[in-house]
Amino acid sequence: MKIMIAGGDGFCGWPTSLHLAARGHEILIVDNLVRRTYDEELNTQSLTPIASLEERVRSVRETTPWAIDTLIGDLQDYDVVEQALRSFQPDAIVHFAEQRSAPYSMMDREHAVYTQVNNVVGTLNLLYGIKAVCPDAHLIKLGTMGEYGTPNIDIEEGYLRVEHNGRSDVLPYPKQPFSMYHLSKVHDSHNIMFACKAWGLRATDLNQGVVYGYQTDETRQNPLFVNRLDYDHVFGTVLNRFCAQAVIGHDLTVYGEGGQTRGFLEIRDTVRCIELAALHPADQGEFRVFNQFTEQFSVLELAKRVEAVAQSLGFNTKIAHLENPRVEKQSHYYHAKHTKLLDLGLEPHLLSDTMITEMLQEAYRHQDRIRASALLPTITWR
Ligand code: NAD
Ligand code: USQ
Repeated sequence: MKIMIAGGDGFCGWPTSLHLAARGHEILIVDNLVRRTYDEELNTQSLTPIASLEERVRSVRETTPWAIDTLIGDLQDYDVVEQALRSFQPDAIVHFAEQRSAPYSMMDREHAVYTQVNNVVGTLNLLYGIKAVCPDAHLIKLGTMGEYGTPNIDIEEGYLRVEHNGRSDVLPYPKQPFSMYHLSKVHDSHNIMFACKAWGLRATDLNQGVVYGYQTDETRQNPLFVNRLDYDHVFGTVLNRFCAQAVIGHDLTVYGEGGQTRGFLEIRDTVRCIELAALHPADQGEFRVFNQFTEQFSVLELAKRVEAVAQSLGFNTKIAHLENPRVEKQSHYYHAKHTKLLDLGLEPHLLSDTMITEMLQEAYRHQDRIRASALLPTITWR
C-alpha cells in the first residue's frame, strides 16, 4: 500500500513509518518539524539523542530496502496537503500531526488557541484534500481515550445504544474531555464523522490511550533510527516520566491521590494497531471508532510498579503525592471496552517488570540529558 504518514517525525509517527516500511508499504512522511521547536521553546530535549528527520531517512535509504520519502510542510497550509495527496496518491493516510500535550494546551490562551487551530484546521484540510483528490483513501486518525473523560458507566468503542422515552438509537458516546488539547480531538472526531456521512469518506478514529516505552523492533536496528523519549512535565507521559525520575533519585511525581485511571499501551502495540487498521479499512462512508489500549492502570499503581523495580535495581526510589495541577477526578469508576483491535489480531505486549527494567536502564544510560528542573509540573488547569 501507499501510506502517507502525517506527523511521521514524532514519537508515534517515526516508529510507525519504519514498521510499515519494513512490511513493504511505500511511505510518505509529511511533517513540519514543529515538535522539535517545542523542545527549543520549553528548553528541553528527548532523553534519547535523536537524529534529524533528514539523517533518519538518509540512513534508512543507505541501510535498508525500505521506501520512505519526506515532505516538510504544515497541514494548516491547504496547498501542502493537496500537493502531498496529488503527487503521492495514497491508499491510506495516517494522521498523527497534531499538538498532543495536554499541559502545553493549558499554558495560556495563546497555547490553547494554537493547539485547537493547528489540530482542527490540519484535520479539516486533510478531509477536504481527501474529498478532492483521493476520496477512496482510508483516513486513520489518532484520537484519544481522553475524549470520553471518566464517566460512571462503561466506555464503549465510539457509540452507545440509548433508550429514551420509549425509543432507542445508537449515538456517538458522550464526550467529557480533560483539557483544551483533548477537546481539539473531540472537535476533530465530529468533523470526520460529518465528512464520512456527507461525502462518503472512509475513516477510522483510533482513540489511543497513554503510550509508554519508545523502542520497536525497527528503531533498535540502527542508532540513527532511535525514537524520541520525552520525560519533561509538558510532553513526558506518566510511565516514561517515572522511569526518568527514578534514575536520577527524584521522587515519582504522583499528582494528587493517584487514583486517576487511564488506558495504556506500549509503543510496539501502537505501530501494530495502525498496521491492523490499514490492512482492514473502514467501509466507504463509515466512521469507525476503535479504543486503542491494552491495559488500564491507576497512576499510583504505575508508580508502585516503577518504585518496586527501581528499588530492586538499587535505586533509592520514593513516591511523592504532589498537589494535582490538573482538574480531573482522582478516584473514579473506569472500565473501557477495547476488543475491536484484538478481534483484528492484536497480540498485546502487556506491561512487565522486564519492560520497566529496560526503560530504567535506558534512562540511566542517558541520565546526563535529564534536566531535573523540567520534571516538576508548573502548568495548572485553574
Ligand atoms: P508528537 O508531538 O511526538 O508527534 C506529532 C508530529 O506531528 C510531530 O513530528 C510534529 O512536528 C508534527 N506536527 C504537528 N502539527 C503539525 C502540522 N500542523 N503539520 C505537520 N506536522 C505537524 O506526538 P505523538 O506522541 O507522536 O502523538 C501522535 C498522535 O497520537 C497525536 O495526534 C496524539 O494526539 C496521539 N496520541 C498520542 C499519545 C501518546 O501517549 N503519545 C496517546 C494517545 C494519542
Ligand atoms: N500524571 C501524574 N504524574 C505525572 C504525570 C501525569 O500523576 O508526573 C497523571 C495525570 O494527572 C493524568 C495521568 O497521569 O491523570 C496521565 O497523564 P499523562 O501526562 O501521562 O497523559 P495525558 O496528559 O493524558 O496525555 C497523553 C498524551 C496525549 C494522549 C493521552 C491519551 O500526551 O497525547 O492523547 O495521553 S489519554 O490520556 O488516554 O487521553
